[in-house]
Amino acid sequence: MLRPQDTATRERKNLDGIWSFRLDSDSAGRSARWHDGPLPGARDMAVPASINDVLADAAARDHIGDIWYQRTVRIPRGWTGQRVALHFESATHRATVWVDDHEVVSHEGGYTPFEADITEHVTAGEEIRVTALVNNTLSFQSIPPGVIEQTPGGPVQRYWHDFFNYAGLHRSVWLSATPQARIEDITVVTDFSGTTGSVFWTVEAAGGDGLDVQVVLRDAEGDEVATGTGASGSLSVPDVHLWAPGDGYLYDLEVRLVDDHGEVHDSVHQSVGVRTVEVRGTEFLVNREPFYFRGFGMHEDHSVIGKAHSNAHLVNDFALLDWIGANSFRTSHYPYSEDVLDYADRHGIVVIDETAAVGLNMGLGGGIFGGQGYTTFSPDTINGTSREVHAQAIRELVARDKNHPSVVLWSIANEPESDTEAAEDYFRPLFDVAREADPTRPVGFVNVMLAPHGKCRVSQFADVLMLNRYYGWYVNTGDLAGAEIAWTEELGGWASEGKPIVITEYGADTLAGNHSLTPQPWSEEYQVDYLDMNHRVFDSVDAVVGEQVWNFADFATTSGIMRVDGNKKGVFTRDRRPKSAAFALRRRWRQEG
Ligand code: BDP
Repeated sequence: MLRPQDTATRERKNLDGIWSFRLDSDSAGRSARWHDGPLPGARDMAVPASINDVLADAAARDHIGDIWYQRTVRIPRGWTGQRVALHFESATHRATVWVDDHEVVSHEGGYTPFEADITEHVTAGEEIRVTALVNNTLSFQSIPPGVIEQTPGGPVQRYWHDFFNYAGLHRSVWLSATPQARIEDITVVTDFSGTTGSVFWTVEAAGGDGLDVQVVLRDAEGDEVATGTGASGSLSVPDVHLWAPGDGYLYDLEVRLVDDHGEVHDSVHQSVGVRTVEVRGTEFLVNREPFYFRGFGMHEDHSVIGKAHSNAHLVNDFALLDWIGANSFRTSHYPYSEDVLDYADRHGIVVIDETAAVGLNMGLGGGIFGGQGYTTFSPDTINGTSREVHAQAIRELVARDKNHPSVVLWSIANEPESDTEAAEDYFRPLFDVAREADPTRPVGFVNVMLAPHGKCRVSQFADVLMLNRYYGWYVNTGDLAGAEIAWTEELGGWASEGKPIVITEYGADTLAGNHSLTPQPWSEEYQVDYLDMNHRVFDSVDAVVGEQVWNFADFATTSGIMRVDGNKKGVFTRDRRPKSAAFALRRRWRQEG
């Protein structure tokens, strides 16, 4: 599936704005067929937005269950004869969609796109009613998992991940028109030798019998550099300008479906960054040169809009990444908006791309986030069905993001239980799923402190070791000297594995404005000292090829005794003001003064 685009043969119409909206905890709307007419009892909701913080309403903040959205839209009058699709960039965590009273699509998973061909239900120039039934419940068979517990006060949604379960239509909704004979998918893989680049393409088309595929590669100035024909093939790029960290140079690949008379039936554009990624021994190579990740685990998280995409925040966050000298981030803990990845491509920022498989660890979250007393992997909890949902999440992530040069490494899960035989059995086939979906990029998962070196049974499958460690915070709290010794020892063990290591999380909760003469946890000074200690440890181990601080900014979490107004491990506050650590990191990462 291609993202909707405006091209010589395609058009799209954005459906963002104010939609009718209604909460439906009892799932009354389905049997009452609310989609058959104007949504009864509707209020307003912005799209894109998480529903939770927009309204001054605890029922919305804490809602569990069905969420109805509706709007009408006129099909542009020039769209006669076109294939018309309705495209959702995301609906968290699942949705069913109707056009008038026709059910057109359902989708599971809150962070990847889906669309429905609605051609048969529309007439150019006429209005349709679009109704989306979004559902935000988490279960043992959803990614991420959760469980609804019945309490005397009513149902409570528990989950084992440390960020607020924001839900809704977080990203844009589109109508798109494509020709009936159309390009359905493009896969691009790149390589280079000396100064010559290679672009391998594969195109899937539909309804295009008798049509030829033509490809044209243009450089950033728009000058043609190579052309080819066929459903797959390779292009040679003389004097190639590589895509590289810090240099987001992009070519444009135009793919056309053309008939014998040279008439173009469909035309789409795919940006291409020519670069290579590979793991060699303990090195992570981009363009055959060692790369060191500097940056953060981030979140899509802002006040009011929650997890919604916002271009102003996107540009601002990347400006801060640039200011601080970061060259990378991880999409912790779910696939981010495609706009984020496009922007990373264009700005030469390297991305570790993660699925929403977070919290598959009931031992870890149990104590912190509530919901104790579950076994992670069992027929009644995370089971074969969950694994199939997880596999599909991996496939959809790769399908969506495979052509982004910024994406250099897949993370198929964050901090799952990984020290048991059940975990080994669960994950072995998922690594195969990822490698089958994308044979060109390394695959890993993020290891939790509870499964240290020697105990983890899943790291054997990973190309890169990604470690989250909190020595000096959750253990050795306030004791940085002891933390340094323990951390150095454990890291030495991992280094003996002969694989590159990225420290994907290290961080300390810090209340902005809380200062201390002596290094006290929660103070800005402690965060700086904590990071310094970690950096001494990393700098002493050759196999460490990256450091990503947890977190870029403070973020919202579920409420509980471990969190005061959210997680405060940000180097920036939630509204992006720097803590002292921001200046310290800037000095290290930009090597200035
Ligand atoms: C790790 C998780 C991350 C949490 C972080 C923390 O990967 O999502 O927010 O720790 O506790 O366990 O701050």
